[in-house]
Order: sequence, then structure tokens, then C-alpha cells
Amino acid sequence: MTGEARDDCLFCKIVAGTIPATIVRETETTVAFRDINPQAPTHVLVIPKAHHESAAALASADPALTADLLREAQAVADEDKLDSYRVVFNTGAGAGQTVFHVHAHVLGGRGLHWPPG
Ligand code: D5M
Repeated sequence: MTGEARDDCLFCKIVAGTIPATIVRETETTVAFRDINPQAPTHVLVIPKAHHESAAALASADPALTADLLREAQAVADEDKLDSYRVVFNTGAGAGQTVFHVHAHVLGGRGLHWPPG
């Protein structure tokens, strides 16, 4: 069921502390950690502690928690002193989602082009 930790979920394991991560911020509801394969000088993933598969699923189940992710994205940008940054939610395998525990990619620290490809 959405919201409950899953034994087979990589990011639930990071929340539980059973897999290491470079955690940069933590709140009551969220964790932010450095992406293992960074695509920019700042590349941080902000996740809810609760397991939700995608941004769409999270928005339906818990709008307040969705807002927490976006507030934390700004907090990450503030900590890394970014004037501008990009937030990406890959949603579905065709869009590049590989971990099915919703995560906001926070990217910055270099020029970011549009369209992203
Ligand atoms: O993004 C999933 C992202 O998760 C991808 O950029 C790599 C990152 N990742 C995978 N494993 C780890 C660990 N253990 N620590 C930190 N980052 C990790 P997606 O949008 O699903 O393709």
C-alpha cells in the first residue's frame, strides 16, 4: 500500500539507514541525499520518507508531502548557494525513472539547457 516502507525498495533502505547515502538534509517527512551518479555539480535527490511510487501517486495521496519536497528542493539550493536550479521528477520508465520511490532531482551549479533531451 502507498506510504508504507517496502523491503525491496532502495530508497526505503536509505530512509531506514540500512544502505549508506550522503545525506545533506533531513526533516520529519523527507530526506535529501547526493545522487550516486551526479549530472551537475549539485545533484541531490529529495524523497519523502513514506514510500510512494511516483510524483503523481504522491500528489494524489498526500499533497502536503508533495509541497514538502518542493520546499526542501529550495532548501538544498539555498545550502549550495544556487541562484537557479532545476527540479525533475522522472515519471515512468519511458521518462527514465529507474527507482520507483518518488524523488525530486535537484540539479544546479552549471548551465542547464532546454529542452533537456
Ligand atoms: O533516478 C534515480 C537516481 O537514483 C539516479 O540518478 C541514480 C540514483 N541512485 C541510485 N542508487 C543510489 C544510491 N544508492 N545513492 C544515491 N543515489 C542513487 P531516476 O529518475 O529513477 O532515473
